[in-house]
Amino acid sequence: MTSGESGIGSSGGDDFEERFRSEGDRLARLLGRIYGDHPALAGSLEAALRLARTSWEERSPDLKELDRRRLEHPDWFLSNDMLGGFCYADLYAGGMAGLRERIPYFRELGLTYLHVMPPFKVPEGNSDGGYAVSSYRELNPRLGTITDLRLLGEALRASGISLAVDFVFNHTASDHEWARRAAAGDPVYRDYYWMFDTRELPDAFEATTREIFPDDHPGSFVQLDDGTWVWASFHSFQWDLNYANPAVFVAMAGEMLFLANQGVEVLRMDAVPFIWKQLGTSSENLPQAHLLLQAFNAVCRIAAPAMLFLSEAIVHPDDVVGYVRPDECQLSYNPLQMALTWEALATRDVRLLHHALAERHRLPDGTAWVNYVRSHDDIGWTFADEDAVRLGIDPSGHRRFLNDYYTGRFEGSFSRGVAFQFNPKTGDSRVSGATASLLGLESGDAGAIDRILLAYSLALSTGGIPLLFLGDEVGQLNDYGQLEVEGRSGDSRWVGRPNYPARLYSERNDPSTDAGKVYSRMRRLIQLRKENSQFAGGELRTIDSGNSRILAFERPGGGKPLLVLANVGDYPEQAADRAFADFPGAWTDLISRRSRTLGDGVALAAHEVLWLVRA
Ligand code: OTU
Repeated sequence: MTSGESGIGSSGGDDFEERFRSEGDRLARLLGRIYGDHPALAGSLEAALRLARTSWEERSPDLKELDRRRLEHPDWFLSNDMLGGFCYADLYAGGMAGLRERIPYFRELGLTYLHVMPPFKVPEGNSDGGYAVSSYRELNPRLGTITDLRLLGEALRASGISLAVDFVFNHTASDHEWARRAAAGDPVYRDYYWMFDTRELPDAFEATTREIFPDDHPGSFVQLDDGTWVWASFHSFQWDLNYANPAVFVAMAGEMLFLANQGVEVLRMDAVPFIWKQLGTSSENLPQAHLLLQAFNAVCRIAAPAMLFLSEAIVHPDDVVGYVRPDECQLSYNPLQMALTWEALATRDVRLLHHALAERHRLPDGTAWVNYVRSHDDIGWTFADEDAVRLGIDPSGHRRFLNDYYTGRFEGSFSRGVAFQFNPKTGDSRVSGATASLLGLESGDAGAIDRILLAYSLALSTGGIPLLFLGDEVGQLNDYGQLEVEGRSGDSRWVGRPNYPARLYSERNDPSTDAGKVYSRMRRLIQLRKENSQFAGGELRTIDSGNSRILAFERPGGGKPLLVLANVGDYPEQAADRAFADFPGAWTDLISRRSRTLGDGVALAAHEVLWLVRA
């Protein structure tokens, strides 16, 4: 580093001036590519750089120290120690202060990252679970204040837990100040959104866009009282921001840096596919969406280098990986592994999941998957049609089967999910529900607890950060009462967002209860992951077990391999004789502590999972 010392008006950061220069250059190039000859380009670049500088100046010494540590160990999040959890502040703990009080439990569980669902100011009534943000700088007063958010971040950090929150940056609530000014006719703010006086352009855009929440409104636009049409990909009260206007990029960069300086370490980039629109396209996953993320990343690298981006793109797997790069989003949800874990448990057939792990698991160095069993949203069947066809599976018929299976319509299904956003025009549908209900605990199926652990064992072992819906570890069920709360009745995802299950948590150390059974086994898996460095990073090699019910893969672990085997079937299964010829000799199963010989095939009990290391 040479330039730092000579920097004019040096902002007190060791490497700040160096980052300012190199990342500032990158930002200039990116904005140049996005905005071309837009007259506001130069001014916007200058404004963004100014923001980055002041934000750094205002950043607390504590966070700058974190920046230094993260820059020194940029791969920290690839550690096998990592474990994520997520919850709603109100449902789980009554608000920010309550969450602070749960930190001892988070430590007991082994969390190193906590995603608090959007806690920001929202409209009254339906706010899409917080995803309609009225202000990025104020919290929902029922949850606390922005100071509470900062204090939560500090308290978590002191316990080795990174705070994650959403950056809901594709849209604002229709009562955000910018939106209110736009609706009132202020031309500056009308240009923050996609607003049209006639149907001409909305019609043209809608000819190629997809309906996301068809239960709420058809198409991508909604009409205001004065006749204006405004782009709303999700609910009618969530208006898409117009990033074709560089002022919007600058304004949102400011909101992002504000959050960074509250101590947010992982920023969940909500709905990334949708941020750039273009006539004649699907207006999803366009090249400019990537450039915009990289531009946000450049700003972040200058002013809050500790912060990571987590991409939330629940789309075709080819498009999902497109967002994952060290200079774009370092983390991404893994919706393919999520969906195919459910698929394998329903079909008792691991072939699609095996194929995904073999062909679609690899990510660039310095990035990682976030592996979840379920989110707060629906389960969408986002596997690639072409992968299914290769295995002789009819993709749309298969999706119909999975929807029927997980909503319990399929004869003999163990599942109690609820349909979400059935679209009669396309036949598309998704499934809502809590893990335990979806896997048979609600219907009283004997295999339910084993299936819950099997599903989580995969999220914990394939590589990346495992992410737990808090409550799943004590087997919480669907909460149908949520649909009775004002503003929630039309959205079945609420069934899978239960209140804090106090009774289940109080039973968690009682092995005679379901909660105790799930919890003790989950804890053991988590501890084993933390103790065995083979789980670090993302390297994985699939093994053909020769039995379509047994998934098998190797975590190479630098010459000390760990083998994972899982039987998704309801009966004992045997791997093929020669399947493990490359792994001869005596092994120990970490989970059962029993020894295993891999010579002549290997037998697994129904739903059994083995984590094998050399004896
Ligand atoms: C996200 O999900 C959030 O996770 C949802 O809770 C929000 O409602 C939504 O954004 C709007 O903010 O369609 O069914 O490819 O699939 O962003 C969930 C991305 C969703 C979308 C995803 C969206």
